[in-house]
Amino acid sequence: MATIWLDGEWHDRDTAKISVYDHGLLYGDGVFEGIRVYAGKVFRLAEHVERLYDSARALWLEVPLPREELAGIIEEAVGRSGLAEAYVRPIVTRGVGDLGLDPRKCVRPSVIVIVDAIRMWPAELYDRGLNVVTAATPIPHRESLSPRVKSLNYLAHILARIEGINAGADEVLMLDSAGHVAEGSGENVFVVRDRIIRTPPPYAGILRGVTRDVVIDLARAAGYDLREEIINRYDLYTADEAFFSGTAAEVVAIRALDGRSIGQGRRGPVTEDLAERYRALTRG
Ligand code: PXG
Repeated sequence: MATIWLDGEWHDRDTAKISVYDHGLLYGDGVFEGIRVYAGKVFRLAEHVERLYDSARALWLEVPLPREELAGIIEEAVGRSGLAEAYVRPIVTRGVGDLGLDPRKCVRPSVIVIVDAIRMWPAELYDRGLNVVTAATPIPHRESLSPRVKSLNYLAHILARIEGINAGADEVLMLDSAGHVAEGSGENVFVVRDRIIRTPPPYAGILRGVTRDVVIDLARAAGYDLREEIINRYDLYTADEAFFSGTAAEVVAIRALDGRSIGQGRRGPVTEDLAERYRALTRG
């Protein structure tokens, strides 16, 4: 059952409410995380908590409780939910203020932890790979709202997702404002050519995905040459394979981009190998 912790109190879906004066709602002023639970265990909890606090710090937002305490609340929320497979959404908002931007008017940030069922893509998409189009909407510039901040402003990614929906695609590929390949609307991206795996570096201005870091470690441990380099659409069009990684998506192949087949136009052997290693780590 959905279980929600909100500023010290436990709620269900119907009773968890926040103020219309919360700057998270008024201005998107806040940060969040998306975490998976596998077999009752929170996957990579410390890494997600670390990223949440870094996101908050980058916004001059102080999370009003220590990391260990938040981690404990997340664990307790998962326990109370009784869900073995779940999705955890911690959120920190600037809190209740007035109808002006000034964050100093917000007395105390609000902390929310939602635990709910995870909805997954159909298995068939994982077997076949995703049909992807490049979105016209770029991700925000790294010196505007840094894409490394997992903030409550997801509109560029949502606009890109809308483009994908209207094009009949499964997912979109987003570029940065220089036109380099950045990420999916909720995933990081990898390309494979001659068994060399490449993925854009976080300093180029993308979200440093927790799943991305896990995939990098798994790939290197398996002996692959994995490079963090700027990549272009050319590299995808000429790749043997390409795939996305993400908490929700896990490891999923890209079978086509912009109407062109990538490699053989289906999930390739390197993607399959890494998806299996990821599955073994999370569910094995
Ligand atoms: N890039 C972006 C822009 C993301 O939002 C990732 C990469 C992958 O990061 P992780 O840490 O998950 O490996 C994300 C995270 C959803 C959903 O419901 C997905 C994300 C965030 C919120 C919701 O699909 N993706």
